[in-house]
Order: sequence, then C-alpha cells, then structure tokens
Amino acid sequence: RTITLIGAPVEDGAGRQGCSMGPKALRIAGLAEALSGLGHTVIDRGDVLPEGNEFALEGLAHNVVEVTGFARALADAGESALADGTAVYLGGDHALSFGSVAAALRHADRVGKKLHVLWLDAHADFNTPQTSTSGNMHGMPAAFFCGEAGFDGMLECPTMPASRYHLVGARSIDPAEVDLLAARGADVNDMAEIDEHGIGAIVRRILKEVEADDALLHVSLDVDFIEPDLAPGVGTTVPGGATVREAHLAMEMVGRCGRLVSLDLVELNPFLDDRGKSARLMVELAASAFGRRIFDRPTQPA
Ligand code: DIR
Ligand code: MN
Ligand code: MN
Ligand code: MN
Repeated sequence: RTITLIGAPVEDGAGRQGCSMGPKALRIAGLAEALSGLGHTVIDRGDVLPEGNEFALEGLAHNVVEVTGFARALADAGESALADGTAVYLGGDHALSFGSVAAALRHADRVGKKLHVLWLDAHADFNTPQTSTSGNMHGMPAAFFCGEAGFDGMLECPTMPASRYHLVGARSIDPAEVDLLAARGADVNDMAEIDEHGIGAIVRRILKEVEADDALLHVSLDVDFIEPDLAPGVGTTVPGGATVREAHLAMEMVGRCGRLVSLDLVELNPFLDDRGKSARLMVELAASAFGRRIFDRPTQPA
C-alpha cells in the first residue's frame, strides 16, 4: 500500500498550545520508518499550510479562521492522497478532523461507497458553536461531518449519518453532547462498556457493521483515549482510559479488516510529554493499524 503522511500542525482548536509540535514529534518517533518497515511505500508530503480565509461562525468558537484554513487545506491534500492510497494525518489537535474526514467523505462519494468513522477518544467532539461551553473547536469536528447545523460554508464536505460515527473510549461527554448524540443515533461506546464486554467485542461488532455496508473506514485516534499515565503528552487528560493492549487490539483489528482509508493521530502535545513516551506509543499504534502483529516485533534489549 502507498501511505501518504500529511503533517497537520494545527493547535488553534485546543485550549492550550503545543500540538503544533506534534507532527515533528511523530516523525522523530519514527512513524515513516515503522510503516515502511511493514512493507508499505511511505510518502511524507510535509506539513500543510493553512489556506487564507475570512470565514466566520455564529456562536462560541475560537480561532475559526485558523481552524478553517487548516481544514480546507487538509481536505484538499487528503483527497489527493486518497486517490492513490491511504493517508495518515500527523496532528495537530482534533480540529484537523474537520479536514481529514471531509477528505475521506469526498473520496467515499467519488468511489461510490459509504464511510464509517471510528473515533477513539475520551470525548465525543460532538459540540457545535451553539452547544459548546469552551468554544474550543477540537470539540466539534464530529458534529460537523455528521451534518449538524452551525458550520455552514466552512468547507465542502458530504455529510454522513451519525449511526456511522462510532465513538469508543468515551468518559467525558458534555450534557448537550449526550442529548445530541442520542437524538442523532450515534454509536457511543463508553469505558464502562469496554470494561464490561471487552474492547475486542465492541470493535468486532463495529467492523461487522462496516463490512455489512461494504464501506470504507476512517480512524481518528486521540491521545487522550489512552490512560494518562501511559500517554501523558496531551492537554485534556481524563483518568480511566484504555490500556496499551486495549488500544493495540483495536488498531490490530482495524489493520486486519482491510478497509482503512485514513488515520488521524491527534492531540499529541510534545510540550507535555514524558521523554517522547506518548509519541512513541502513537507510532506503535499506527503500525498496528497498518498490519504489524506481535510476532513482527523486534525483541527489546533487556
Ligand atoms: C469539551 C472537551 N467537550 C469541549 N472536548 C475535548 O471543550 O467541547 N477535549 N475534545 O479534548
Ligand atoms: Mn478528540
Ligand atoms: Mn479527547
Ligand atoms: Mn450502530
């Protein structure tokens, strides 16, 4: 497979600075080498520059121009990358998914397939400028691509029904988001369900739905999906997250399903990381999504 790496140094969607350094940290942690080591052709097209614009939104949303500029540029860069393979977005905060999912939806339209989105996150990111209490746009992309009102004209994006938005790992959802997710029929799987059923059963059921639709799959991996002690390099830690193995199993199952078109690696904040620990884990998880198995791993020196 050809995998295009797309740097998305947006930090304006988050409440604190630092995610702009994420793409560099993921490169230093060896993302390209890990993926090419699995036999893939890897093209690093470098970082995307935000498109100039004067877009404005009603309601509470900070840094709309910056987020919109990145989203538009990423949607275009992603769409051309998907024309000849798979894309990995090196975030950057979660606002980059306005663009990455728009690219996947445009691509799915072009090839006449449905798209499902697997959102691995402590949060639902299902606010709109009308419901958000923080105004941080990294908490909004899922509402945007599921067609909620309030984003008109931001960027060209076919919308998808919320039933194809599969949130896994949730443990911090705002009251307005809870109501909206339920009203729209989103597939919300919180940490309690992971504890009860095991992440394997949940991801297996989701991938069966993808298979039944003969659909394409976009995966969005937020660092805060993982337990903060294991992945401290993120601005929005919430205790009670996924273990390293739970995260790997989800990604290994994605790797085996063969329908992945694009992957977001988001919210890595190297300023908050512990000697590259979170960056390295994100690279390992990406490798699992692209086919690495336990038996492929080099043994570690003692
Ligand atoms: C909260 C926190 N729901 C908000 N969201 C996120 O600001 O909208 N934190 N995404 O990472
Ligand atoms: Mn998120
Ligand atoms: Mn999050
Ligand atoms: Mn469902």
